[in-house]
Amino acid sequence: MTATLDLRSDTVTRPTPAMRQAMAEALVGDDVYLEDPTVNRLQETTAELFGFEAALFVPTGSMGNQICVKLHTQPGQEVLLDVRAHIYNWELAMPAAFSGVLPRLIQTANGHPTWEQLAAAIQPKTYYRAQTGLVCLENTHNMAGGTIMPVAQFREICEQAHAAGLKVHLDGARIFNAAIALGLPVAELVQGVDSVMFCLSKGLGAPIGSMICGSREFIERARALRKMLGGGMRQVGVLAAAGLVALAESPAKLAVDHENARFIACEIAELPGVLLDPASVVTNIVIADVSGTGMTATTVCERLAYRGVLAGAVSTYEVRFVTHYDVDTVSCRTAVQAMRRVLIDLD
Ligand code: TLP
Repeated sequence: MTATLDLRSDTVTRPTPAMRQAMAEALVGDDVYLEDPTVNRLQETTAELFGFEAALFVPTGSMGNQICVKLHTQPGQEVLLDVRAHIYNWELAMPAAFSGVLPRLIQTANGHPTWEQLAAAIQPKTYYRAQTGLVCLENTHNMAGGTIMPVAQFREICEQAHAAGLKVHLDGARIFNAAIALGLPVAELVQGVDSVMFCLSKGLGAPIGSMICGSREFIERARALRKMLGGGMRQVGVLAAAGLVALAESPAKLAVDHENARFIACEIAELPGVLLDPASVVTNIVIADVSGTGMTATTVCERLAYRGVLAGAVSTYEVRFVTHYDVDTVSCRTAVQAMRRVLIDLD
């Protein structure tokens, strides 16, 4: 059977008709000369929405994260990260390759370190130890299953880290999922952090692009680094136009994705050999541990694909399902049915 139902990621979303129309009609100019009016509007809108002085459009979330890591650190420093952080696991060792920093990993239950855990990982201030330079947080936390960092925990980390002379960067690729689930404006979820990256191209559905926010001075330096990386784009207003539609129209749709994820989680948690607490699923990501089934995640995904459902093997025994607006509630039922057949009917 041909795979038709794609739950591998919310990156697979395609631009909506409104986005395509905005792209076709976008006013453009050369953004390297800062002359693209649509990019400028997207950056101003974003900065205002997030409560920062300035924002910058970048091609990908990875580039945005790595620009921020580089700007906040010196080579030879350490960066504190949760062990499952995207910046550490999925960005091709760029903290080491690009910034010359060493990730110091923290084991957490749900992807979100407490200040106590971070404080214990800060290196003593002595010349013969590498110095800690930066804390990186992730909200929602992708590989912990879309978990949300409590606002009070986040604020405490920002305050204490600053008091300890550390910068804090937030990988907020899916910060709108957290905001919708909590019923809070994104500005409240990022208040106090030094920089934030979020993606237009995941649940918000834009075809390409992420944003970084920071102080005016930080964003000026970020613009230069983006150019060094080959990310100085020209008439990129055609993409920014889709981003503006994404910001205006997509957050309101995310609650449905969350309901669909909860539905998938509740159903597959009942299947034999699956380890998953449905109560932990609060946004659009479901990660099922299939070690009890006697199959690897890759085998489960291959068998699901045979039944027309694509899911992701994100570790040896973890299968990830990500809901998004291109997959409706009926399709989620089909996905659950396919999982049941893979694990029970074995046909
Ligand atoms: N995540 C992708 C894969 O890379 C795993 C996905 O399918 O979820 N931060 C977080 C938390 C992310 O989940 C991602 C992408 C990024 C950064 C990077 O964004 P891009 O793909 O635009 O570089």
